[in-house]
Amino acid sequence: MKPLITITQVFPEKAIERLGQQFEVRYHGSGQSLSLEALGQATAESAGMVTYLSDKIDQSIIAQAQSLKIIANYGAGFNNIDVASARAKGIFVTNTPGVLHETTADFTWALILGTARCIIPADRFTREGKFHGWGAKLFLGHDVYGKTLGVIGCGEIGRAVARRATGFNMRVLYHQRNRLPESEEQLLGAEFVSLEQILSESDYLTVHVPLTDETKYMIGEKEIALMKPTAYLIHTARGKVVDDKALVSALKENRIAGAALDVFEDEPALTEGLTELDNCVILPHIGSASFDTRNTMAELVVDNIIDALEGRTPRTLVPGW
Ligand code: 8YV
Repeated sequence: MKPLITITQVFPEKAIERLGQQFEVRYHGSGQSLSLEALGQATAESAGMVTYLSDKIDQSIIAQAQSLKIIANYGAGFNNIDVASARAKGIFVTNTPGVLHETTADFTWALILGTARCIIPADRFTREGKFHGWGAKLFLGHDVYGKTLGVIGCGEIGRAVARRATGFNMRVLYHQRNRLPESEEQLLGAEFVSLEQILSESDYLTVHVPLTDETKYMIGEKEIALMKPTAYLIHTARGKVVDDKALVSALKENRIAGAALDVFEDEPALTEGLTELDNCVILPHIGSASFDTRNTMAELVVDNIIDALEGRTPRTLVPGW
C-alpha cells in the first residue's frame, strides 16, 4: 500500500499529480477548511500532510498521529503549527521560504502606492458614476518618492521590500531584534533604528515579522500613537502582530493617514469597524498569490514530502525544528 498524503485545502493540479505518482493522495479541494475532527482523523491516517495557515495543528491534533512523518505547510509562516509537539514525536515540519518573498514584496509595494494615491476608493468612486469632471482636490494623496520607508522585520520579505525603495529615492529605516551585517545594510541602503524611531519617522511603515510570543501585538495603541498623522501602515505579515482594534480607533479618528491590511487578527473574520473605514484597504490574504509563486511553493512542498518519505531530512525544515 502506498503511503497516504492528505492535502487539506486547494492545491495546484501539477503538484497533486506529482504526489500521485508516488503516493495515495487524499485531496480536500472544496475551498473549505477541514473540521477539527477531520483534521485529527487525517493526521491519524496520513504519512504526510499538506497544511495551510487556516489549519490549527496543535498538540491535540499532533497527538493523534500514528505514522505521520511530515507536516508540510503551504506558506512561509508556520504559526499555525505546534512545532515543539511535532518535533517531540519526530514529525518533520517544513515551510516554503526562499520562493515567495519577491512576490510578497511586489504586493507590498502595490499597497504602498495604492494607499498613497487612493487607487481603490478612486476606482469605486468612478465606477459608481460619481466622476463628473476633473477636480483639483479630487482624491489628493501623498507622494511616495523621496519619503521615508520603515520596514519592521528585515527577513527575506522585508529585505525585498527595502531593495525596491531605491528607485523611489527613499530613506529606508528598519527595525528588528538583531541588526543586519553592515554589508547587508549597505546593500539595502537601510538604517537600523529603534522601534520608537521607526514609528515616529516613517511615512510608510510596513510590517514583515512572523507571529511569535515576542511579536504578538507589537504594534498596539501606544505604538500607533507614535506614528505621524500623515503616515500609512501596511500589514501583510500575520494578524495579531498588529492590534486591529487599536488600529481601527486610530483610523476612525484620522490619527494616521491610512492603512492596508492583507491579514487580520481573527482571519477570515474581519475586526469590527474595518469595513466602514474609507482610509483602509482590506484584502483577503493574497500576498503570495501569483500563479508562478503559488506553483513554486507547491513544488517545494512536494519536494519536502518526497524527501521525508524517502528517508531524507526535508530541505526546508522550519527554523527551530
Ligand atoms: C500563504 C502566507 O499563502 O507564506 C505565508 O506565510 O501567508 C501565504 O503566502 C498562506 O500561508 C497559506 O497557507
